[in-house]
Amino acid sequence: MIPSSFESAPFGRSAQDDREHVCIITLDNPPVNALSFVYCAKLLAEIEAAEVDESVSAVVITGANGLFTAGADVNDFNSEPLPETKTVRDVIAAIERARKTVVAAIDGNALGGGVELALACDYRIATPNAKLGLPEIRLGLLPGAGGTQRLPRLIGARPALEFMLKGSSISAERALELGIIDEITPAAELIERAMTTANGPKRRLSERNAIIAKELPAQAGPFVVAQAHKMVPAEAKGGLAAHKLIDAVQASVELPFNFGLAREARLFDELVRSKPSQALRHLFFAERELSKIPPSLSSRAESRDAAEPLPIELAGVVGAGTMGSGIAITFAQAGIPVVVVDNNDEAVDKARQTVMGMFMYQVQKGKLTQEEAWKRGQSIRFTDDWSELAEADVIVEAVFENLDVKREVFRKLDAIAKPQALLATNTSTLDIDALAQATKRPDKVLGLHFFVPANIMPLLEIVRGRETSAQTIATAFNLAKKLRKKGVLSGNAFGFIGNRMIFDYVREANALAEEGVTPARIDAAMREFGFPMGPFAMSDLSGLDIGLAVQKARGPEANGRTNVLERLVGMKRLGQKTMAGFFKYDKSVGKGREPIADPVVEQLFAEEARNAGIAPREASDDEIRERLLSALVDRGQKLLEEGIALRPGDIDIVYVYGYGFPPHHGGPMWYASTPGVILRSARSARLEGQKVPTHA
Ligand code: T1G
Repeated sequence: MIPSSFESAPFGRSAQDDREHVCIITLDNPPVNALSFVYCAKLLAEIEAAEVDESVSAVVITGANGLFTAGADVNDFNSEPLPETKTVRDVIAAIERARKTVVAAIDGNALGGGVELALACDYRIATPNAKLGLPEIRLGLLPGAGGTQRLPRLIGARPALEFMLKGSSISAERALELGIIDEITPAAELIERAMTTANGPKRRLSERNAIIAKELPAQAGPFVVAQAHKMVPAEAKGGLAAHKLIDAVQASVELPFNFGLAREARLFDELVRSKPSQALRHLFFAERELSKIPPSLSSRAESRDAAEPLPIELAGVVGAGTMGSGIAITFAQAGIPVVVVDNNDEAVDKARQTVMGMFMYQVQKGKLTQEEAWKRGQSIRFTDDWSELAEADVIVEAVFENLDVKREVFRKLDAIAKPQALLATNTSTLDIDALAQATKRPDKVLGLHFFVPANIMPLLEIVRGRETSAQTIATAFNLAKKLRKKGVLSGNAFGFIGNRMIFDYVREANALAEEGVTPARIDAAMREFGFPMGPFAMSDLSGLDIGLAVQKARGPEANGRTNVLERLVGMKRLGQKTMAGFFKYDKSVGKGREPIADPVVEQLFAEEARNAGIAPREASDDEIRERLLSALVDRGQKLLEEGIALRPGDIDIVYVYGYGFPPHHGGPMWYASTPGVILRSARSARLEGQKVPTHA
């Protein structure tokens, strides 16, 4: 007898009777119905049982737990499947072999192997709330269960390629437009409709075979494929999966179905073993570990349920500057109304323009309707009356980076805000405990460190002070999810995780420049590694005056061997904002954002190095990369030992989502642990380098 999620009765009865003979197979493998090897074996048995059961007229496949399925189990890719292992491919082959009609009834997420499974069915019905996606490329993979062969045949090579290269989910409506699904029906009628369709005239069977056999018009193929290869990054720059995916779609255009399937399987297997995919799969799970906070971090007095997150329905922001307005937009985009307090009318006017400018830009991009943009704009209220913060559930201070100024703000907020309100600071370096002590609610004080631009950058460092409660931290993680941010917990230390590591990275870059390697070469070496920009262009973007102020705030240990930074600031070369810093900028080149090498700076480095007795020498690109990456990893290791960072994966998420670390390298800590990668400590690499006489 087939397991309970299945209904049956003999042939030749009314439609109602027929429906009773439909076997409903429910994908049920909590939490996301992942099609793991183990679960696929069970599923295969169910499908094969339904096929041989004469009392079964047709099959409907649907999902439990609020979704269809999240696709293959990503954990399975870390182990070699055994010959007897059953995979999504085997389940799909069984559906393909089935004589009986198989209908996919999709509600919620249908991702990866879940979409491929549905593509093998005779008919696909979805609810309006369904979301379909083939996100494999985000894991450095390609749809490896027939998706690259069936989808181009079903919707055409170009739309199929675009859908798979993007990897993002689409709505049921869009999937219907594209032809990926056949019908949308209300959730309450989904199973009913699927059963009726499954028992409908047997026409679909023929159509399904037609999909497999259909030869796509040749002429469309090569153009699409050639074009696509040009539009994706080079393999070394994280484009490996994209190029293999395009090769697989090329097979769907040029080869008979089964040959295409074999090509897809070979390309998939290459990617599963590839370093970029292993790195991206590491990031997938590292991201899901972020909010798992070890109980040791909650103060002994707190009971377990004290970590129940508090609701956040109204937010407040103090300071309408660049960060303040970006943070306000972030809250509004998440549907949380926000009050922005600032006594400076000019700043408020500028912030208002920034806010409306951002929402109108989203209208132009088709991401928002006019009405939605207006509503979001209205949900941000600017005022100079601090008492309007009294009902806020969380207030983020984003004023000038000065401890005394911020302390005064916290004292004021503590008096105004309601007792359970969280008081957060957007400081990027200052001491959270010093601000908490200015209030009577240190357990509700934390750092919420957004990155520029706050409404775009996905990273949010959640900084806990000595007395920050588990409930405050839990509320912050909940808020991060609502704001669609990657919340990473950091201890309270200078520069927290990201900035503390970047200080050492920039110090090592300066050390190389003092040894005669030009800033342009150093930046080029890091771009070659996959960073969007190098350390000197990054310093120019954030402002050399800021860099110098932070260096001074860090005290003597931060002082470099030379005064290049001090002298550049003295020369009013503050970076991009003054069109000159470590590089010079020209409005006519790359909208004034393209760094142009400047011999003035190279001479300044040489002069300062001479004064400091630093001998000039050659350094290879590999040495440049090794020293800068080692600087990150060395400091990362120390932050783990000091408990400032919880896990290496947390550091990797900080660097990939906050500092442009190339995701296909998995983040600094993952990269350093990758077999074959040897990262000597930055110091030993530097000393080693200096042993090599310049003109050996
Ligand atoms: N495999 C294994 N575990 C998964 C998983 C998956 N595909 N998806 C989610 N999980 C775990 C996750 O680690 C977490 O575990 C829990 O489920 C809840 O996830 C053959 C090769 C579905 C939109 O890339 O996008 O099919 O931390 O916290 O926010 O061609 O999970 O609780 O222990 O993210 O509600 C392609 C990935 C696979 C989809 C739900 N599929 N998943 O989001 O929950 S490759 C994906 C998601 C494939 C075929 C190929 C999201 C979600 P834990 P969560 P959520």
